[in-house]
Amino acid sequence: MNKKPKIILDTDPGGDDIFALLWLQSLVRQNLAEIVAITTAQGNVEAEVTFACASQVMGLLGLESSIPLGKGVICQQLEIGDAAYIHGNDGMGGLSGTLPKSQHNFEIAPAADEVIIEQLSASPGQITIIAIAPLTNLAAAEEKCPGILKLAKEIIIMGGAFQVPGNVTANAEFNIGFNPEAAEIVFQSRTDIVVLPLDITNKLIFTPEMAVELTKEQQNHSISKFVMALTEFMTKTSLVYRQTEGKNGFLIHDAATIAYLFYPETLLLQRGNVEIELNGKLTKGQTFLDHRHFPKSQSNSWVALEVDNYNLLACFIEDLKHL
Ligand SMILES: [Ca+2]
Repeated sequence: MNKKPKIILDTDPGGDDIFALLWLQSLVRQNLAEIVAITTAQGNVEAEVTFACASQVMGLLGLESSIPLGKGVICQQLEIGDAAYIHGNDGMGGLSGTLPKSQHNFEIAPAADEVIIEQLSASPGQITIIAIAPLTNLAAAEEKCPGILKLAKEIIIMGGAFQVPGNVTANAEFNIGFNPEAAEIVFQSRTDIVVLPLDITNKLIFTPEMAVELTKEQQNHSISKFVMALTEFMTKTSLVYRQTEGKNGFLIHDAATIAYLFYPETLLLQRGNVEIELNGKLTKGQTFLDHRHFPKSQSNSWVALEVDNYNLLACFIEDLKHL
């Protein structure tokens, strides 16, 4: 019996998204995971760019073009701009020219919410959604087809900041703060959402030395060259924006979702009811957990609040050698 997880990756590449996809594909190569679809979201850069970026990286990694690639549902009334200042205008540090051309056509691509609805309906209870972008696509699927997100085996989200500052405002983390209303819909859709917040991803500093280690056997391989160049770019912008306590490296936030699925021993999770501020003048998009010792009538999530970052990164590096 084949028990390997079937996965939809909802992503807005984005440097750390690309590293999450590299990790996932390295597990596919080891016959430990299956990617059933990739849906791209508007977020770090605009929808057309995240789509092209994902398509190009799929080409680099040799992912089959038969894997559906959804284009992001457009989010209206944005209060927060994208994060091209961190990830580059093409979402990958200006490296798009070094990769194979995009193999998917944005105009005729299916919408991400349609892909999610179709996949979950066809295989109820079997597909894990890894969401490493603003939750616009998942929310659109739930609004179009109420109850559809319950058909996922599990929903794993990189997002939120509980006992640490936000990264897009003083209080909000990017994936939640970019579209808090969408996040609210997703968190109300079921009672077992898994959340990997900044509290733990702020500790996942990937360094140029680690990039050298994982590429040293095959320095001239196109994937190795891409990893080295992307690491160099992301490290530079991360230092400018003071994301790594001055350490030479960058945060691979989104890769924490892969760790949860395949290396759960590196994480400690707390049960709780995640709530999202939708109205606050200074706190919109902030995520909350009530830590008071009062009886709680409900919980909707499992939230990771501690991480064994050394071992998580060690697993990441060893797996990526399989690409
Ligand atoms: Ca992302």
